[in-house]
Amino acid sequence: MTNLNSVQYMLVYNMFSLTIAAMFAAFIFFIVGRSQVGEKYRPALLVSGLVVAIACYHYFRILNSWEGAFTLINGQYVPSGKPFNDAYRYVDWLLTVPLLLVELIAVLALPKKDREGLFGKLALAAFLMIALGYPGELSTDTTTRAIWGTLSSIPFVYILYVLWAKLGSTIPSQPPYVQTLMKNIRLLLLFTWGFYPITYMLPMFGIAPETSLVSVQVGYAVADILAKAFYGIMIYWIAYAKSEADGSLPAKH
Ligand SMILES: *C/C=C(C)/C=C/C=C(C)/C=C/C1=C(C)CCCC1(C)C
Repeated sequence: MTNLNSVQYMLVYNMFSLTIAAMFAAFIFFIVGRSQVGEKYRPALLVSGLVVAIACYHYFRILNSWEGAFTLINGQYVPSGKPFNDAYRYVDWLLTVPLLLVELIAVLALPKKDREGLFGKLALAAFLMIALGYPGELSTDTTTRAIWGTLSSIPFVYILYVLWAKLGSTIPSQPPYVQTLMKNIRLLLLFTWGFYPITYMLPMFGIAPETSLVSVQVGYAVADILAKAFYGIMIYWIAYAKSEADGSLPAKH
């Protein structure tokens, strides 16, 4: 840990606070939104709600840990000696990444034979991706970070490939408007998930340690808002459009 000036410290602090607010608002949206889509798509929205609830909790803990890790001395935020706990983030991913996959599989409402085994394979790959990334995240040594990051990228590429191919193969059988939404969510997945390894690599570019600390935290928080809250909203749109197309929209009162 390094000293931070108040702008650097507050940028991360405010970003965590914003993330808590975004996750909480998204939670309410998904739970209320369940009753507005067809029965078949409601589990997907429930899972979206679980994801942002888990993330909201972890951002509380992350914010507490951030506060505890620094002491204000003469206008400088100096490391207090208590470590800033990165494990919250990785435990959060271990829980939420498989759930994000469940969300997507649930909203696609694939026939049973296409669904079989798909989740198991993706969940295992997600576990490996996160578990292999963690030792690198803790390391301040560039080579160590690069080795674990590379290993973690193997299951990462596998997940993106499978999702890209799977989504691609189901797109043609969807109603036209749903096709557009699915193409968009595929891009959103690629860009937001791709944001994590890019953020992870920042400390390897020889930038000042305080800049790298701040940018990694801000980068992950932005990625989490997009990959969880915004992604969940896209899942809602897809669920709504598919309910409309298959005539399962609940009757309006
Ligand atoms: C809500 C949280 C999500 C969607 C987290 C996703 C995390 C990743 C896609 C992380 C990927 C990583 C690599 C591909 C290599 C470097 C280490 C990681 C774990 C940051």
